[in-house]
Amino acid sequence: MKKSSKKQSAKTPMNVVEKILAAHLVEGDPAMDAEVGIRIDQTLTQDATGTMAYLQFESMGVPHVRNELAVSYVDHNTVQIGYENADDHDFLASVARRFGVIYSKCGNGICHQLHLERFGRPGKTLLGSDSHTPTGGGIGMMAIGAGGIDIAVAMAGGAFHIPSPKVRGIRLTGRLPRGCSAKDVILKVLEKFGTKGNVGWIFEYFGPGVKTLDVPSRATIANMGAELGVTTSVFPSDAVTRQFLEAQGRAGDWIELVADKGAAYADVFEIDLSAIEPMMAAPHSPGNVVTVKSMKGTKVNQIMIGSCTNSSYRDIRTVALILKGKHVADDVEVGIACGSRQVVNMLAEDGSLAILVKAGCRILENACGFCIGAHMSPRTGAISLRTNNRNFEGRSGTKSAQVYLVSPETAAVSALEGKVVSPLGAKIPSVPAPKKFPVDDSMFLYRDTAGKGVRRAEIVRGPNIAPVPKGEPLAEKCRGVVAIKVGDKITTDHIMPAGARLKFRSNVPEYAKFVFEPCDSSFHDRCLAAKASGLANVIVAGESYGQGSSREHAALCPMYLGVKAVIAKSIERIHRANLVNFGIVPLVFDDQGDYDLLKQGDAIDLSGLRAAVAGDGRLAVKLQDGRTVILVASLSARERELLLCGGLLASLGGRH
Ligand code: MIC
Ligand code: SF4
Repeated sequence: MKKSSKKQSAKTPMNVVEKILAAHLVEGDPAMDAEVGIRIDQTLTQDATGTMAYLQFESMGVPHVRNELAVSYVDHNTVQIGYENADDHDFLASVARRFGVIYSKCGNGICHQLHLERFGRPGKTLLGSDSHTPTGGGIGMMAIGAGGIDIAVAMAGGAFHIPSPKVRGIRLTGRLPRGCSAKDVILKVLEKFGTKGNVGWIFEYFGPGVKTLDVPSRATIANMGAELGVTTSVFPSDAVTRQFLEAQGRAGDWIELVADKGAAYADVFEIDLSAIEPMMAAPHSPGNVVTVKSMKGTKVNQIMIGSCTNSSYRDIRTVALILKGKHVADDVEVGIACGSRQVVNMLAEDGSLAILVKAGCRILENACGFCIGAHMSPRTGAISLRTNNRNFEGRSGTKSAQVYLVSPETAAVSALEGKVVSPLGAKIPSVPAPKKFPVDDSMFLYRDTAGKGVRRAEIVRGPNIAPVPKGEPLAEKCRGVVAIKVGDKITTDHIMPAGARLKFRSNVPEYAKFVFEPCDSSFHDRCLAAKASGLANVIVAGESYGQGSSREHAALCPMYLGVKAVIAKSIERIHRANLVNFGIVPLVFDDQGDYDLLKQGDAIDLSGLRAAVAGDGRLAVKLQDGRTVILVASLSARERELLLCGGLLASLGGRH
């Protein structure tokens, strides 16, 4: 984005990203530097990453949050089998009260949907400890996902660093045909750009087609930008945004934010909305896009509707109207999870809930639930159609399940038949944007203390809350061993599984037992044994290592197990940042072919690692057979400093 320098003339036409960036830039120049620091206005956390974020915030010794608005949502660990989840909720509530964070009680809804409804503001920056934070891009925010410790720093008033963005314009023209919706659009974008190779990009949507999409549709598209691996996705803030905010009783939060005439983009991809057809992502990647037509007639066992991608009133009301007066097929189970209490209330009031119940749907809690494999795992070998955003192998909780990602329209028409049906040509109602949403903020607690906190409020710590481990400075001499070798597109769900293991998020020693569980369950024991004998554990991986979520546990738990370096063909943005934050050196092969030279159990001499990190980032490693492999860590000065002292918390002198 060469033209977006802060110093550029006021007359230079700017796109939306450049405008937000210019208003928030605190370090570096996007035209000159590889990374820039931005001021963060708002933060959000969810419980599965939030406990760690607040433990880290606490250890920084800052008396109360310093950013404009901080919200702590509880939406992931809501199942409460055993005491662990409830312990976490209590801890989060007490921390919120103490530090001036708004606390969204369990049952209020999914963080991204709630934030869009109640707090998001065009032109603001939002940093969230969840990779789908970019949902806020649907109302013209620059909303970015990051690891919990980055959120802690932002709450303490610190800057957040992003790669100087390249902005790709996605020009929308036309209008979606009846039966197609936002999910089909983002799947089209994923079909074109895939789930790897988009690191450092921001996608900005513009063009005459934008005004045909309502806010929930824009939010769906921005939400699943996470699957592309981009920094974020942004829509303009226009009359449609204003109508949405007015209907939420937040007219005062609206500003107009559109690209200037003649604004430039690094490149432009055009989508004619009227040419879109129903799409689906086949197992096991959101980038495996096929047309619904090509799968027509495939028998389906389960259909799950909801998640932060498609759980708005618009989405679920559409499903209800499709199912009205009908019943789902006998041999298919259908679950529906709304995004928020507001959505549930509206559906209750307009009769949609009764329609869904009569149609034979299971009404689930308005929480993440099925999306993260926390319940309703499909049966062995099932075909499950889902409206959420990720279909990684095993994420549903059933390794053999085949999960397809679809729009709510495709999900609903398929539910009636028990097989894949295209919504094109079916009677699909249109749901106009509500004129007024029923606002009830009674499950957001401690609003009055935001920014101040109650200094002496006690922090409640049940036995599930363990202290955060701190990294150690990078050693001068270091003997390494390849603890595991994995292939391409290893997701954070492979590294640090969620589902049944999610409840250990606040307890690193316990959670670390499950690192790489889906790939190799002996990883934990092997690492601890190597660590005890003074060896540094090394992970070797293929392309796009660490895709998916923002969970910093995928770096924090390996750090706890003595992992000092990841050597990969390429590493995804959020995970790479998390590795650095926890003192693990992210290295890539200079020659990708050298990946084949390494195997599990190989000894690697990492004596030069510290010097390489302190220097130009190049490390020549001699292998057992005498061959040399060149590894590269492309680091900013800030990252070098973090790695040398053992990560972000260690660099801040954390108290644990
Ligand atoms: C997910 O969708 O995988 C999650 C759970 O929301 C994660 C956060 C986490 O790991 O807790 C995400 O997307 O960042
Ligand atoms: Fe929750 Fe799923 Fe959204 Fe992650 S992707 S925030 S688990 S609903």
